[in-house]
Amino acid sequence: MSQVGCVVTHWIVGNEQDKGIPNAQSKNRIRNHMRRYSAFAIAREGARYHTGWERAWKSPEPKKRYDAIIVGAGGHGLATAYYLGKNHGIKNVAILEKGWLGGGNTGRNTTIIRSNYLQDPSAAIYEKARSLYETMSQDLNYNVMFSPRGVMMLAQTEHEIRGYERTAHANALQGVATEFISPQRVKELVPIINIHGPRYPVLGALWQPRGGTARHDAVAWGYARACSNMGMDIIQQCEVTGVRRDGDKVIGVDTTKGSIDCDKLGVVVAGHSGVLADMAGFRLPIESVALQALVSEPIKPCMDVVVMANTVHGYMSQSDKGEMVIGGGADGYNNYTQRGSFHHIEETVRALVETFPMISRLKMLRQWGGIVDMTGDRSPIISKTPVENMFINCGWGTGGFKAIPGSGWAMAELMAKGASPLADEFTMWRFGEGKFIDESVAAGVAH
Ligand code: FAD
Ligand code: PYC
Repeated sequence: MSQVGCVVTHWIVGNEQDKGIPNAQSKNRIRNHMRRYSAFAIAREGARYHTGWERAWKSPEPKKRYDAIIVGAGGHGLATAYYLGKNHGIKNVAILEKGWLGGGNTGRNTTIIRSNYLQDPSAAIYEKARSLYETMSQDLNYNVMFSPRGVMMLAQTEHEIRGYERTAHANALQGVATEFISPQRVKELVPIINIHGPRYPVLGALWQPRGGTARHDAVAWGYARACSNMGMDIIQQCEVTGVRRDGDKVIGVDTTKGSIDCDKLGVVVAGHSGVLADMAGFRLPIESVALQALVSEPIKPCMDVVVMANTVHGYMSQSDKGEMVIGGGADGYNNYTQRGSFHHIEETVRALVETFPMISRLKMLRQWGGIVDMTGDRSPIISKTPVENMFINCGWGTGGFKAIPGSGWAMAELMAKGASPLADEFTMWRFGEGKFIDESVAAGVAH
């Protein structure tokens, strides 16, 4: 009802109300505020051949100055902008993107969402993110297709059993609902699995029933639409080429669309974080490597949970279209190629065939790569920088899709208030201070 009410009040205001004719003021409001998506809107548009849908976000030219600029319109950058507006009332914001929004890792990942990390600061931010995913579609008025179908990480060696039991105990203390389950329970949940593999039998699994997947593009599009609706400027095809400083303080950026001033700068560019840090005159403890994935031809539903097999370096889920979504380990060398490679596909598929013999018959349709930003302890950086009023959010490596809402929440708080309880431990200086947040096991992907 509130959605219908919202649509109607946009149209009928002031003197024209009785006649139901939109006046100048209300027309303006229609231009500034997007209509809510609802069942009513679908019916209305169906009745008029879908001629009335608006663009989901505007594409303005940059202004001369903003209160805050976010570099990078991936999920983390867009979420940061969204929570700056929603939680802190900072809406004079530009999000600058060198390509198209969501075209980086956000649109290239395998969409696994879980919060089964070992260390307390990680569990806190990933669980915050997972819980925000539960209500994201309603919050953004955009269907992000969150599917809490359950995520399991297989234990295929004695060492993994010990590791995952330890994580399950840690999660119990952190209030994250996970459990260590038996091979028989694994088989019940995933009938297509072979738990008696000759080299790597399934010995159990770390199971998070409220983990799952979401549609990655929709997450970016939903945040973008909500940011645009708050009056923020999303500027695509606008590469940041320089960071401008006055002494130790940031004052703006140079871009392919000219110079833009700002009071605060948030850099959220994943694999290009080192490049942006270099522009600002400092170094980051980050390496950029390609991580790859592939999908099979679509088949009938056969697996309704997400399975990660970390010993053999493979993970798999089934998309709503029926494709098996498969990923493997990261490249062993630094690069910026955003491409897949045959040896990875071979390795990953060969490894998974032992545990899922039925995939040996599948044709693989597409493969791709993204450039992930890896820290030494496999935990992110959400931090102030040596440059005053410049903040950095990076280091999500192979596992940042799941973190998008929690990361945006924390980064926005850090930018608005100068500190955030969720971000406190993730400073870029922890590497110099020896305060690692070691998540090399929970990261779940071989590096
Ligand atoms: P991005 O989405 O990469 O956004 C950064 C943006 O910055 C890009 O759009 C880029 O064009 C822009 N940019 C860069 N330089 C500039 C510049 N100079 N000026 C302007 N813009 C610039 N995580 C999970 O949680 N679960 C998974 O299942 C999972 N699977 C993955 C599978 C693969 C194959 C890959 C590659 C990653 C996977 N990840 C997964 C990791 C996850 O995708 C990333 O951690 C996350 O998407 C990072 O989001 P982001 O917004 O930080 O980066
Ligand atoms: O972090 O869960 C994860 C993940 C799965 C695949 C790539 N990253």
